[in-house]
Amino acid sequence: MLGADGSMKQEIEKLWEEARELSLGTTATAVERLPSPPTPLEFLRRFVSANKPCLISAATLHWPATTLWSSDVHLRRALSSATVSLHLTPTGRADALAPHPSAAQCFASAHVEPMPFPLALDAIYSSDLDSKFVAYAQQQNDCFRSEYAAIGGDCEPHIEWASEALGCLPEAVNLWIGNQLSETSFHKDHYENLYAVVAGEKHFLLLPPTDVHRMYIRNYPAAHYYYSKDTGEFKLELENPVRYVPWCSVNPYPSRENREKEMSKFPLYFDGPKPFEVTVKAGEILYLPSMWFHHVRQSPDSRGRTIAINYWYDMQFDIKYAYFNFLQSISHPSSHDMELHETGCLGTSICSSGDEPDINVVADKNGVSDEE
Ligand SMILES: O=C(O)CCC(=O)C(=O)O
Repeated sequence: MLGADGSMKQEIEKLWEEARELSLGTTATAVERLPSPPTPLEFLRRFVSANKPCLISAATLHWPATTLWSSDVHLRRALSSATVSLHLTPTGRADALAPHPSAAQCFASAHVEPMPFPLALDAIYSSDLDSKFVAYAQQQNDCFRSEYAAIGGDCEPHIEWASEALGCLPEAVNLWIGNQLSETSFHKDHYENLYAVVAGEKHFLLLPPTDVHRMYIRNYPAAHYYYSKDTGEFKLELENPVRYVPWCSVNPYPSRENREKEMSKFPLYFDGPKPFEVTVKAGEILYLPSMWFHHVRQSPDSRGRTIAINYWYDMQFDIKYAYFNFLQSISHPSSHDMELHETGCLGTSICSSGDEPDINVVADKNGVSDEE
């Protein structure tokens, strides 16, 4: 039933519960783990059609990368003349909200520096907060098949059982090399994602698409970091003319000093059901269904690197997608709570405007894309 303000608080919150039960079952506390890759039919029926994540063990043990990438010798040799795009930020949080003097909060994209792979790897190793920059190789526009083509044979070109289930080949294959400071803020993608870790571990927080109101998606002015090699300093510049990017406002790991303030600003997230926590280890693949919100942190291997490769497959724009857009257009009373002067965001909540909050498009994912 509609509340006085036209919102459907109880109904929306009931939906969170139901989606959780459907994704995890009533007794399970974790995302389902499969001991080995599923058949295409099992994958399609139990996971893709149900928009339900799963973690698959022993999924990539046959890849040459499993042994070849355990030290850097092969990577440095094979990629000695490759130019790769390295993303630089002051904190490790790229494509994330950051404070800006004239906008309170903005959507900040990394400084992207093309450089020879061996130097990029050195920069990742030397990244720490003392070095004043954090480097993350995370170009997302199909970089594994372009910038890293020389090591393409070390992994499967596609995940066979997934391609058969989904009826297509991946739209993009991306490589991610970072260290413990690299972090990806909450967002969602319009792709079916098969995320394979080769070295180190990735720590995902996952929330189903039905939890959209808990993310407090708002329009933030787009900005870019510019890094000066001479001074070693970053400048954060707003785009001119201004462009707004719809982005999740919630940082699930606020600093100790900000914790109370963040918890009171985003009660639907902090007081509601916990996100699913999944750690993906070397050799494992996470199936991250389309439109699920995800936040990612990482732990490096003994050498100090986390390496992953992911396969983005086109999703079906079907009735689930239509339902999701409808849900997003409905207002939840608490989703209006944020004060504009605090966020720097454009007046309307994206949830109530019905706009599409996903800015990730393969052609140009790195903060310069237009909203879909
Ligand atoms: O590994 C990461 O840092 C982020 C991964 C991600 O956001 C994705 O695969 O869509």
